[in-house]
Amino acid sequence: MNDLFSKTDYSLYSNAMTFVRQPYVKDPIDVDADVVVLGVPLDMATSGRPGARMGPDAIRRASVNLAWEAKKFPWDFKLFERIKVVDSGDLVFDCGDAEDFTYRLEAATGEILKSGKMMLALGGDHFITLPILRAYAKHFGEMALIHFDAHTDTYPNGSAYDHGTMFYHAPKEGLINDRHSIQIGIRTEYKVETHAYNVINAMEANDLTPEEIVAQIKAVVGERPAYFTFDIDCLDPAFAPGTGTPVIGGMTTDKVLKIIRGLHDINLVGMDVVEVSPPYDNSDVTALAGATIALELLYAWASMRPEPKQAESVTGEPNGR
Ligand SMILES: [Mn+2]
Repeated sequence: MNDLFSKTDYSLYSNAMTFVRQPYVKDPIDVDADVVVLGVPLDMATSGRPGARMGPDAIRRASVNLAWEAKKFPWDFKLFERIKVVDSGDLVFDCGDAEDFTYRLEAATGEILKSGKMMLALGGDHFITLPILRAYAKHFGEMALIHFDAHTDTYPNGSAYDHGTMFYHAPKEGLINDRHSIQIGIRTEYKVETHAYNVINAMEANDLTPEEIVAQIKAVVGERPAYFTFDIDCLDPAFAPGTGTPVIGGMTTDKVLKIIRGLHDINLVGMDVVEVSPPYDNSDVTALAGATIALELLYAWASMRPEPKQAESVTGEPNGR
Protein backbone atom coordinates (compact mmCIF):
# COMPACT_ATOMS: atom_id res chain seq x y z
CA MET A 1 0.00 0.00 0.00
CA ASN A 2 1.25 3.45 -0.86
CA ASP A 3 1.55 5.60 2.28
CA LEU A 4 3.34 8.54 0.67
CA PHE A 5 0.60 10.89 1.84
CA SER A 6 -0.89 8.97 4.77
CA LYS A 7 2.16 7.99 6.85
CA THR A 8 1.79 9.16 10.46
CA ASP A 9 4.21 11.98 11.30
CA TYR A 10 5.93 11.47 14.66
CA SER A 11 8.38 14.33 14.13
CA LEU A 12 8.48 17.31 16.45
CA TYR A 13 8.80 19.89 13.70
CA SER A 14 6.88 19.16 10.51
CA ASN A 15 3.33 19.26 9.18
CA ALA A 16 0.37 21.26 10.43
CA MET A 17 0.24 20.74 14.17
CA THR A 18 -2.98 19.52 15.69
CA PHE A 19 -3.40 18.43 19.31
CA VAL A 20 -1.25 15.28 19.69
CA ARG A 21 -1.49 14.80 15.88
CA GLN A 22 -5.19 13.96 16.01
CA PRO A 23 -7.30 14.71 12.91
CA TYR A 24 -8.31 18.28 12.17
CA VAL A 25 -12.06 18.52 11.62
CA LYS A 26 -13.34 22.05 11.20
CA ASP A 27 -16.98 21.18 11.91
CA PRO A 28 -16.95 18.37 14.51
CA ILE A 29 -20.71 18.03 15.06
CA ASP A 30 -21.57 15.19 12.67
CA VAL A 31 -18.24 13.42 13.03
CA ASP A 32 -17.89 10.09 14.86
CA ALA A 33 -15.73 11.10 17.84
CA ASP A 34 -15.71 11.03 21.63
CA VAL A 35 -13.80 14.24 22.31
CA VAL A 36 -13.51 17.59 20.54
CA VAL A 37 -10.45 19.76 21.22
CA LEU A 38 -11.34 23.43 20.78
CA GLY A 39 -8.80 26.25 20.92
CA VAL A 40 -10.12 29.51 22.35
CA PRO A 41 -7.63 32.26 21.45
CA LEU A 42 -8.92 35.05 23.70
CA ASP A 43 -6.87 37.33 25.95
CA MET A 44 -9.16 40.36 25.94
CA ALA A 45 -10.36 39.64 29.50
CA THR A 46 -6.90 39.48 31.03
CA SER A 47 -6.10 41.98 33.81
CA GLY A 48 -2.36 41.36 33.64
CA ARG A 49 -0.10 40.72 30.68
CA PRO A 50 -1.78 39.58 27.46
CA GLY A 51 -0.52 36.83 25.15
CA ALA A 52 -2.82 33.93 26.06
CA ARG A 53 -4.48 34.29 22.64
CA MET A 54 -1.38 32.51 21.35
CA GLY A 55 -1.85 29.70 23.88
CA PRO A 56 -3.80 27.19 21.74
CA ASP A 57 -1.20 27.34 18.96
CA ALA A 58 1.72 26.91 21.40
CA ILE A 59 0.02 24.03 23.23
CA ARG A 60 -0.62 22.22 19.94
CA ARG A 61 3.00 22.69 18.82
CA ALA A 62 4.27 21.36 22.16
CA SER A 63 1.76 18.48 22.06
CA VAL A 64 3.26 16.88 18.94
CA ASN A 65 6.17 16.00 21.24
CA LEU A 66 3.70 13.69 23.00
CA ALA A 67 2.37 11.90 19.90
CA TRP A 68 4.98 9.16 19.54
CA GLU A 69 4.28 7.52 22.91
CA ALA A 70 1.11 5.59 22.06
CA LYS A 71 0.72 4.35 25.66
CA LYS A 72 1.81 7.34 27.70
CA PHE A 73 3.85 6.42 30.75
CA PRO A 74 2.59 5.33 33.28
CA TRP A 75 -0.91 4.63 31.91
CA ASP A 76 -1.67 1.00 30.96
CA PHE A 77 -3.64 1.60 27.74
CA LYS A 78 -3.27 3.41 24.43
CA LEU A 79 -5.41 6.55 24.54
CA PHE A 80 -6.32 6.79 20.88
CA GLU A 81 -7.32 3.11 20.72
CA ARG A 82 -9.73 3.79 23.58
CA ILE A 83 -11.26 7.07 22.40
CA LYS A 84 -11.57 9.09 19.18
CA VAL A 85 -10.34 12.65 19.47
CA VAL A 86 -10.68 15.36 16.83
CA ASP A 87 -9.14 18.82 16.87
CA SER A 88 -11.59 21.38 15.53
CA GLY A 89 -9.12 24.24 15.49
CA ASP A 90 -9.86 27.54 17.17
CA LEU A 91 -13.15 29.30 17.84
CA VAL A 92 -13.54 32.21 15.42
CA PHE A 93 -15.15 35.42 16.70
CA ASP A 94 -15.17 39.11 15.87
CA CYS A 95 -12.07 40.73 17.32
CA GLY A 96 -12.81 43.04 20.25
CA ASP A 97 -16.46 42.03 20.56
CA ALA A 98 -16.81 40.48 24.01
CA GLU A 99 -20.53 39.79 23.57
CA ASP A 100 -20.04 38.04 20.23
CA PHE A 101 -17.24 35.98 21.72
CA THR A 102 -19.27 34.95 24.75
CA TYR A 103 -22.29 34.01 22.65
CA ARG A 104 -20.22 32.00 20.18
CA LEU A 105 -18.25 30.06 22.76
CA GLU A 106 -21.36 29.08 24.72
CA ALA A 107 -23.21 28.14 21.51
CA ALA A 108 -20.29 26.09 20.10
CA THR A 109 -19.84 24.26 23.39
CA GLY A 110 -23.57 23.55 23.53
CA GLU A 111 -23.56 22.08 20.01
CA ILE A 112 -20.59 19.84 20.83
CA LEU A 113 -22.31 18.58 24.00
CA LYS A 114 -25.61 18.02 22.15
CA SER A 115 -23.75 15.87 19.62
CA GLY A 116 -22.77 13.56 22.49
CA LYS A 117 -19.09 14.52 22.72
CA MET A 118 -16.91 15.80 25.53
CA MET A 119 -14.93 19.01 24.98
CA LEU A 120 -11.35 19.83 25.93
CA ALA A 121 -10.83 23.60 25.64
CA LEU A 122 -7.38 25.15 25.26
CA GLY A 123 -7.21 28.81 26.33
CA GLY A 124 -7.02 31.60 26.08
CA ASP A 125 -7.39 33.54 29.30
CA HIS A 126 -9.48 32.09 32.10
CA PHE A 127 -12.64 34.04 31.21
CA ILE A 128 -13.35 31.36 28.59
CA THR A 129 -14.43 28.97 31.35
CA LEU A 130 -17.57 31.02 32.15
CA PRO A 131 -19.38 30.68 28.78
CA ILE A 132 -18.26 27.04 28.68
CA LEU A 133 -19.79 26.39 32.12
CA ARG A 134 -23.04 28.04 30.98
CA ALA A 135 -23.31 25.55 28.13
CA TYR A 136 -22.33 22.62 30.35
CA ALA A 137 -24.86 23.54 33.05
CA LYS A 138 -27.67 23.48 30.47
CA HIS A 139 -26.61 19.92 29.72
CA PHE A 140 -25.57 18.53 33.12
CA GLY A 141 -27.29 20.88 35.61
CA GLU A 142 -25.37 22.32 38.55
CA MET A 143 -21.85 20.88 38.62
CA ALA A 144 -18.88 20.58 40.95
CA LEU A 145 -15.79 22.57 39.94
CA ILE A 146 -12.24 21.29 40.38
CA HIS A 147 -10.13 24.41 39.96
CA PHE A 148 -6.33 24.57 39.97
CA ASP A 149 -5.05 28.15 40.14
CA ALA A 150 -2.89 30.66 42.02
CA HIS A 151 -5.98 32.89 42.20
CA THR A 152 -9.56 32.14 43.24
CA ASP A 153 -11.04 34.28 40.43
CA THR A 154 -13.94 35.06 42.76
CA TYR A 155 -13.40 38.81 42.81
CA PRO A 156 -16.76 40.59 42.94
CA ASN A 157 -15.64 43.77 41.17
CA GLY A 158 -14.79 44.26 37.51
CA SER A 159 -16.69 43.96 34.26
CA ALA A 160 -18.80 41.03 33.10
CA TYR A 161 -15.82 40.05 30.90
CA ASP A 162 -12.92 39.73 33.32
CA HIS A 163 -10.67 36.72 33.88
CA GLY A 164 -10.74 37.28 37.66
CA THR A 165 -14.50 37.16 38.25
CA MET A 166 -15.86 33.95 36.67
CA PHE A 167 -16.11 31.94 39.84
CA TYR A 168 -17.86 34.77 41.65
CA HIS A 169 -20.59 34.66 39.00
CA ALA A 170 -20.74 30.90 38.26
CA PRO A 171 -22.37 29.81 41.57
CA LYS A 172 -24.74 32.81 41.49
CA GLU A 173 -25.85 31.73 38.01
CA GLY A 174 -26.40 28.19 39.30
CA LEU A 175 -23.73 26.71 37.03
CA ILE A 176 -21.70 25.16 39.85
CA ASN A 177 -22.23 24.50 43.54
CA ASP A 178 -19.38 26.27 45.35
CA ARG A 179 -19.79 24.16 48.51
CA HIS A 180 -19.09 21.06 46.44
CA SER A 181 -16.24 22.70 44.51
CA ILE A 182 -12.57 22.95 45.38
CA GLN A 183 -9.71 25.29 44.52
CA ILE A 184 -6.14 24.00 44.72
CA GLY A 185 -2.88 25.96 44.70
CA ILE A 186 -4.31 29.34 45.78
CA ARG A 187 -1.70 31.85 47.00
CA THR A 188 -3.33 35.25 46.61
CA GLU A 189 -5.92 37.08 48.69
CA TYR A 190 -9.66 36.50 48.40
CA LYS A 191 -12.73 37.72 50.25
CA VAL A 192 -14.04 34.99 52.53
CA GLU A 193 -17.43 36.72 52.82
CA THR A 194 -18.19 36.12 49.12
CA HIS A 195 -16.52 32.73 49.02
CA ALA A 196 -17.84 29.27 49.98
CA TYR A 197 -15.41 27.16 47.95
CA ASN A 198 -13.21 24.58 49.62
CA VAL A 199 -9.58 25.62 49.29
CA ILE A 200 -6.29 23.75 49.49
CA ASN A 201 -3.90 26.68 49.36
CA ALA A 202 -0.47 26.38 47.78
CA MET A 203 1.39 26.04 51.07
CA GLU A 204 -0.91 23.19 52.09
CA ALA A 205 -0.82 21.62 48.62
CA ASN A 206 2.97 21.65 48.66
CA ASP A 207 3.04 19.88 52.05
CA LEU A 208 0.27 17.32 51.43
CA THR A 209 0.83 14.15 49.40
CA PRO A 210 -0.96 13.72 46.06
CA GLU A 211 -3.02 10.93 47.67
CA GLU A 212 -4.17 13.25 50.47
CA ILE A 213 -5.18 15.94 47.96
CA VAL A 214 -7.05 13.40 45.81
CA ALA A 215 -8.95 12.20 48.89
CA GLN A 216 -9.97 15.77 49.78
CA ILE A 217 -11.11 16.52 46.22
CA LYS A 218 -13.20 13.33 46.10
CA ALA A 219 -14.75 14.07 49.49
CA VAL A 220 -15.88 17.50 48.23
CA VAL A 221 -17.01 16.50 44.74
CA GLY A 222 -18.52 13.07 45.39
CA GLU A 223 -20.47 11.57 42.47
CA ARG A 224 -21.51 14.94 41.02
CA PRO A 225 -20.70 15.82 37.43
CA ALA A 226 -17.36 17.60 37.74
CA TYR A 227 -15.80 20.20 35.47
CA PHE A 228 -12.00 20.46 35.70
CA THR A 229 -10.34 23.81 34.98
CA PHE A 230 -6.57 24.20 35.10
CA ASP A 231 -5.00 27.67 35.16
CA ILE A 232 -1.36 27.05 34.30
CA ASP A 233 -0.34 29.66 36.91
CA CYS A 234 -1.25 27.07 39.55
CA LEU A 235 2.20 25.68 38.75
CA ASP A 236 5.21 27.45 40.19
CA PRO A 237 6.78 29.90 37.69
CA ALA A 238 9.79 27.55 37.71
CA PHE A 239 7.57 25.08 35.84
CA ALA A 240 5.35 27.57 34.01
CA PRO A 241 6.88 31.01 33.52
CA GLY A 242 4.80 31.69 30.40
CA THR A 243 1.65 33.12 31.92
CA GLY A 244 0.12 36.57 32.45
CA THR A 245 -0.04 36.75 36.26
CA PRO A 246 2.62 34.44 37.75
CA VAL A 247 2.93 33.98 41.53
CA ILE A 248 5.87 32.20 43.15
CA GLY A 249 5.42 29.34 45.63
CA GLY A 250 3.30 27.16 43.37
CA MET A 251 2.93 23.46 42.71
CA THR A 252 5.19 21.11 40.78
CA THR A 253 4.20 19.43 37.53
CA ASP A 254 4.98 16.05 39.14
CA LYS A 255 2.45 16.51 41.93
CA VAL A 256 -0.24 17.84 39.58
CA LEU A 257 0.10 14.84 37.25
CA LYS A 258 -0.14 12.41 40.19
CA ILE A 259 -3.32 14.16 41.38
CA ILE A 260 -4.90 13.99 37.90
CA ARG A 261 -4.13 10.25 37.69
CA GLY A 262 -5.69 9.78 41.12
CA LEU A 263 -8.91 11.47 39.97
CA HIS A 264 -9.48 9.09 37.06
CA ASP A 265 -12.63 7.57 38.59
CA ILE A 266 -14.56 10.77 39.37
CA ASN A 267 -17.53 11.81 37.20
CA LEU A 268 -15.51 14.11 34.93
CA VAL A 269 -17.66 15.80 32.26
CA GLY A 270 -15.46 18.58 30.88
CA MET A 271 -12.04 20.18 31.07
CA ASP A 272 -9.90 23.12 30.06
CA VAL A 273 -6.31 24.32 30.34
CA VAL A 274 -5.95 28.10 30.30
CA GLU A 275 -3.58 31.07 30.64
CA VAL A 276 -0.58 29.70 28.72
CA SER A 277 1.00 32.91 27.37
CA PRO A 278 3.78 32.08 24.90
CA PRO A 279 5.42 35.57 24.81
CA TYR A 280 6.62 35.00 28.41
CA ASP A 281 7.56 31.36 27.94
CA ASN A 282 11.08 29.89 27.87
CA SER A 283 11.91 26.93 25.63
CA ASP A 284 8.15 26.16 25.38
CA VAL A 285 8.25 24.73 28.91
CA THR A 286 4.87 26.22 29.85
CA ALA A 287 3.24 25.10 26.61
CA LEU A 288 4.59 21.57 27.16
CA ALA A 289 3.23 21.57 30.71
CA GLY A 290 -0.17 22.67 29.39
CA ALA A 291 -0.17 20.07 26.61
CA THR A 292 0.85 17.27 28.98
CA ILE A 293 -1.74 18.17 31.61
CA ALA A 294 -4.42 18.28 28.89
CA LEU A 295 -3.33 14.89 27.56
CA GLU A 296 -3.29 13.31 31.04
CA LEU A 297 -6.79 14.70 31.65
CA LEU A 298 -7.92 12.87 28.51
CA TYR A 299 -6.28 9.69 29.82
CA ALA A 300 -8.09 10.10 33.14
CA TRP A 301 -11.41 10.58 31.31
CA ALA A 302 -10.79 7.69 28.90
CA SER A 303 -9.66 5.26 31.61
CA MET A 304 -13.28 4.77 32.69
CA ARG A 305 -14.55 4.17 29.12
CA PRO A 306 -15.03 0.62 27.82
CA GLU A 307 -12.05 -1.08 26.21
CA PRO A 308 -12.27 -1.47 22.43
CA LYS A 309 -13.11 -4.84 20.88
CA GLN A 310 -10.02 -7.01 20.37
CA ALA A 311 -10.47 -7.51 16.62
CA GLU A 312 -9.46 -3.94 15.74
CA SER A 313 -6.07 -3.89 17.48
CA VAL A 314 -4.63 -6.84 15.52
CA THR A 315 -4.85 -5.09 12.12
CA GLY A 316 -1.51 -3.76 11.00
CA GLU A 317 -1.81 -0.13 12.07
CA PRO A 318 1.46 1.02 13.69
CA ASN A 319 1.20 1.69 17.41
CA GLY A 320 3.86 4.33 17.62
CA ARG A 321 7.24 3.54 19.10
MN1 LIG B 1 -4.70 32.44 37.87
